[in-house]
Amino acid sequence: LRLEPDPSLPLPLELFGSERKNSAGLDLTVATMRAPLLAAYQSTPVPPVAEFDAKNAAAALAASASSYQMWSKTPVEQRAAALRATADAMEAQLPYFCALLVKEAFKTWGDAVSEVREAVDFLRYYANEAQRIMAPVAMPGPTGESNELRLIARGPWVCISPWNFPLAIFAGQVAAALVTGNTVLAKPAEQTPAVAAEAVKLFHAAGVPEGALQLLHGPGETVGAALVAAPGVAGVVFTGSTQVAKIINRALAAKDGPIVPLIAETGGINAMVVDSTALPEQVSDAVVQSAFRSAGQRCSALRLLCVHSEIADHVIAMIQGAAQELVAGDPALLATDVGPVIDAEAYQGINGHIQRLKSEAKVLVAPADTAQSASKGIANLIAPHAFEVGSIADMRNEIFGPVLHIVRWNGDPADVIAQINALGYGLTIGIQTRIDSRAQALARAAHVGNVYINRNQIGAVVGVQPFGGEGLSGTGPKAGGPHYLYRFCAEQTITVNTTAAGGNAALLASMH
Ligand code: UN1
Repeated sequence: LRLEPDPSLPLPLELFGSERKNSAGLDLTVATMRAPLLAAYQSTPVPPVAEFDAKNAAAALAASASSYQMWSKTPVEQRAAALRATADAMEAQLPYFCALLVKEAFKTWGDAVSEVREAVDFLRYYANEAQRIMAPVAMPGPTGESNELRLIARGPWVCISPWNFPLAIFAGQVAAALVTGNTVLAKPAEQTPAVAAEAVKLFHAAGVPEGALQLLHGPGETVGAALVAAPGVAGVVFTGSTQVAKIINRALAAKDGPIVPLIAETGGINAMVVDSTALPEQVSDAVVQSAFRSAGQRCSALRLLCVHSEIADHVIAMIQGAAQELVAGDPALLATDVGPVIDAEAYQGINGHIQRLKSEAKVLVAPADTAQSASKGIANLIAPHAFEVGSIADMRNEIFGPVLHIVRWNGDPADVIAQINALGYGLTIGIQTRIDSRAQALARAAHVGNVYINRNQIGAVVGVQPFGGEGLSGTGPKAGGPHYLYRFCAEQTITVNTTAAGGNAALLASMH
């Protein structure tokens, strides 16, 4: 089964499309490739990855700076070709990378397939984008001079990527830095180095020199901190928590030497605003996808449902019914919808929050309501939960797990948006209404990076839905969008006096 995009649409046709579902939301690749996926799972150990000694950070930076001399002068076409070759190799090994994601990051098969596709999409998209934007642009100017604007690489970048998309975000950051002519010191999340290390092998096999892409595995507090602090860092790209983004920002600001750019994509307290005209079936489906898919471990995930009191009982009943259908359990089983959270520390944090809400809020969905037949013996498993809480302002911290908070509202929906804005995050928002003008007005009023109207609010597609937030949610530019690569480059304007007095060689030659 292959769904071909409509060629009349302005989509880059070679993009894989990270979310390819049938109308029931089932991933078609999982259904059609179950034999090779399960065979890969049987035969795939998680390869060990050696830890990097933080004491060697300055040496790693020096090697990166030296490799930069050559890599930055490699034509962009050749750098883009290396990304495309990496993408082709990854696509050819889709079952292997899926199996690693299931084993190392506890992804469900559906999430694993989506993630490999997203990684492939990032590679191909940034290859095309680099070739589009890196050609010098002639600027208009007066007679007697020429003006040209060009983008140039900056130097060694530190790429710090998260465990929740250990392949896609890792590959996206690395690809963006490399294709623009920078070199990379990549620090994958401590929990998920193996899938990153396997991706690095593909980059190297595709022609990226070893010095231009180094994988440095270890804790953020030691390895990450040492890399950020090392002399000669030209830029840092980070996806993770708001708190760590601020630590990196402070460390960069405290360094001697140049001002270092930081691209940060962080968390969110993402809301959905549902008015009284919304379609309950559509709302319930969007809520369950957005809040519970990937065990809620997406920065885009829905945390706070704000539903109009006229339809609240009906919508909540539908969500309870839909949540009962979810199977929380072993991610290796094809039927599992919700796998475990990443580690014991995450489990304790989320579970502590759940225990607090059990006494402070109204319990709407709890494990007894959820199919957990497959859950025996699975560590760190948290079934979907939903609670009715007092007010939007009660939402203080991002809870990175399958926990949905619900509030009822009345009156002006613009006030609801204002209260959501006041939380200070700004990543995704869902709006559900059948009044188009209201949807547009609320979308404009929301201080967020990604607005989703009458659908779920996760799964931004590379090249289609540029992704990233504002405020406590990050600095931009948006990943998978047309402005992302610019931030990895410095701009240079070259102005030449083309008159005889300016010594223009061609002009002088023509005068002899
Ligand atoms: C993240 O979870 O860190 O739109 C960002 C989405 C994903 C989010 C990735 N692209 O759901």
